[in-house]
Amino acid sequence: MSKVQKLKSTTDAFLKASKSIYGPEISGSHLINGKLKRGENFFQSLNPADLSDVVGSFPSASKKDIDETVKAAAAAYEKWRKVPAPVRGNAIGRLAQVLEREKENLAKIITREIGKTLKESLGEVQEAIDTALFFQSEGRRLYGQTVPSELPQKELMTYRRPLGVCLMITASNFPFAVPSWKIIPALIAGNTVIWKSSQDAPATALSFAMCFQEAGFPAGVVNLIHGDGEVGQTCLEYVEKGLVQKVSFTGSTAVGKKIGEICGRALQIPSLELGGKNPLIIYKDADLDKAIPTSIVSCYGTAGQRCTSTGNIIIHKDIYDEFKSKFMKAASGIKIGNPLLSKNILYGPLIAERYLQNFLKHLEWGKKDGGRLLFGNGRISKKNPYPNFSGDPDAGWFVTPTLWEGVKKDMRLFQEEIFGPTVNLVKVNSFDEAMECANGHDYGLSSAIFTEDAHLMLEFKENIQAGMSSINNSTTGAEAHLPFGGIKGSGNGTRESGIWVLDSYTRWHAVNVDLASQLQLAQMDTDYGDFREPISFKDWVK
Ligand code: UN1
Repeated sequence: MSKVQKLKSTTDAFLKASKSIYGPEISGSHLINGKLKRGENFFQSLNPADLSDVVGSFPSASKKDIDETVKAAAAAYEKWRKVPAPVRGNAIGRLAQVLEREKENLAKIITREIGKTLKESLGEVQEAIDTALFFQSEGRRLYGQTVPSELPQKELMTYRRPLGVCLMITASNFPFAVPSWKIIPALIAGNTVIWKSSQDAPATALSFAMCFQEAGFPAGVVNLIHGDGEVGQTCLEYVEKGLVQKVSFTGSTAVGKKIGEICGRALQIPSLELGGKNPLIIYKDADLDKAIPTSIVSCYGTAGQRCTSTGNIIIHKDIYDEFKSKFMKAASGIKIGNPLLSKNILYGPLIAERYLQNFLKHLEWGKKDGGRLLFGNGRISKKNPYPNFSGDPDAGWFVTPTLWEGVKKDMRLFQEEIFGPTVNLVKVNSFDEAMECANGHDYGLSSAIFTEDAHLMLEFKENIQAGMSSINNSTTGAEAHLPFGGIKGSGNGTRESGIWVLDSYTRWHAVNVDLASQLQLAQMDTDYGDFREPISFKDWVK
C-alpha cells in the first residue's frame, strides 16, 4: 500500500466532528518544523456568508515563533537542497495524490472561509493539483545547459541552484491555487518555505499545509504561520538580516512597492503579483452572444474579487447601446447567495469587512467622480433586498452587482481597483481610442478584446500593455502552466506558473572545467582564427 493510502484523511479531522451545518470550529495552529504549534494572540476566521459561523481561531505569530520558523527553514534547507530533484518531485507527486483524494473537503473549507462558489473552490484545488503534477515531472528536468567553450579541452555548463529560505505572503481571494503556484516550484527547486497565510484564510492554509505534511515533506521544509500585515512586516525584517533569501507576495500594489524596497536593499528580486484594473474591449464586430455572458463572468464572477477581474469595459460607439442593454438584461438575472446553502449562484459574499467598506465607499465617491450609476445599491439586507438572493442576506457581507457609465479615462472610477462586483462602461469612437483607454491606467495585469478581425487581434496583441491577454475570452481564468503576472503597477516582471516561474526560485550557476595540460586564458589565448600570435604566459614571466 502506498504511504498516501495508509494515512488517515487529512481534512476529515476538521470536518467530521461537525455538528453545525458548516463544520466544526477549527482549533488553529502554526506548522513549524513539522509540528503543529498552538501559539498565542488568537484571532477568528469567520464565514463571510454567515458571520455566526466561526471557521476557527488561529494564533498570530510572535517574534519568537518567526525566529523559530526561520531557523527551522534554514536548517531544513541544508538537507532539502541535497535531496535529488527527481526525489523531491516524488514528494510533490504524493502531494497531488493527497489533494486529489481531499479535493471535496478542501473545496468546502475554501468556500466556507472565503465565500467563493464550490465550483470555483474545486477549481482552485484542481489548479494546485495541476501545478503539483506539472512540477513533479520538472524534478526530472530542471535543465541546465552545456555551452561550447572558446578554448580547447574546456567544458562550460550551467546549473539551476536553489535560493534558500523563501517567504510566501499570500492573499485571501485565491487562498489555495496561488500559494500552490509559489510553494510547489520553490520546493522542486530545493528551497524551503515559510508561508504567512492571509489573515482571512488561515483555515484553508492550514488544511493545505497538512496535505504537505501527509505527503511526507521533511520537517522544516514547509512551514506555515498566521497573522495580519504586521506579522508579514516582521517576517520581512529577516530579509534585511540575510536570513530569508526570497520573498514572493500576492497583494496590493502599495504593499508590493514596500516589499520591493526592502528586498532591493538586500539585493534580492521578490516575486510581486499585484493589483489590476483590467480592460475588456468590445469592438464593433464583437460576437455579442459570446461577449455578453463572458463579460458578466469576467466582471462579477468571484464577486469581482480577482486581481484579473474586468474593471473597465471599453465599447465601440456603434455597438454601445446594444451591448449596454443586453449586458444589463443579463446582469439583472445574476443570482447571489450563501455558496454552501444555495445552488447555482454566480457569487457569494465579499471576503472581509474591509472589502465591504471599501466597496460601499466607492458608491459614494463614484457619483462625485461623475459616474452615472446604472444599477447597484450596496449591501444586500432584509431592508435592502435583492430579487435574486437566496438565504439570509443579513448573515453575511453581500453586495449587489454594480454598473457605471459615462466613465472617462481620467476619472478615479476608471483608474482605481475596487475589488468588488463593479464595472464601468466606457464608450469610444475608434479602435485606436479603445487601445488608448485599455493602456491608460497604471496597471498592466490582464486584458481582453472581443473582435472577429484578425488584423485587430494582432494590433491588440502587439500594443496592449499587460502581462496577459485574452482574445474573445474573459480577463480572468489563467491556466496553471502559462506565465502569470503583470507589468507597470501590477508587478515587477516576475512570473508565476509553468517553466517560467523556475527563474524566480533558482539562480544560474556557471561552471567551467579546464582539462588542458597548460594554462589557457579566455579571450587572450583564444584562437580567433585571424592568425594573430597568441599571447602566452611565457611572454610575461622570465
Ligand atoms: C488572482 O486573482 O490573484 O486567472 C489570481 C485567474 C485565476 C487566478 C487569479 N486563475 O483568474
